[in-house]
Amino acid sequence: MNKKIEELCNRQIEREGYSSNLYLAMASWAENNGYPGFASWLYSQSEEEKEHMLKFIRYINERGGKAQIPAFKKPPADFKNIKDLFNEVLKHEKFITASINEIFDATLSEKDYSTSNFLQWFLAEQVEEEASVHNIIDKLNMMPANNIYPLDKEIMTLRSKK
Ligand code: OFO
Repeated sequence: MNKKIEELCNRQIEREGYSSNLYLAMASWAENNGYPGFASWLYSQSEEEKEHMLKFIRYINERGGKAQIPAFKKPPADFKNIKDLFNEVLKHEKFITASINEIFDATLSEKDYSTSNFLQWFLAEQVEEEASVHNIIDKLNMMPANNIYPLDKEIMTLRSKK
């Protein structure tokens, strides 16, 4: 496997794993702060991020590279409020999108078209994830801050449609 692409994919293992831990920390905060619906959405998001990390691990190994399992930075344990938390989710997803785009760019300049093809799934996934977080933020902005409970209930059924 092309060394530069292998390094970037290994870096992405850490980023996807951190995403999983970050959403786990957020889910736990939401659970402790009376938002079972948001907590459930975030727990399932955390699972998805773990799957993304596994996709990179398996892909690197399948291509003859060596997947590295990194140490992860501790995610924050406290959040100002639920709106702030989801703004953080969106910010993080934009960071992940930029990171995937960067690897995609590198695969084109390195002519590693198999990895470009592998990354197509992630490019589409990021569009979907950003849209679904935008949707939650829009709804949160429409609710009075002291009456988020109906939205929390709705989110319980909304979650990811995947
Ligand atoms: Fe939500 O980020 Fe993974 O890919």
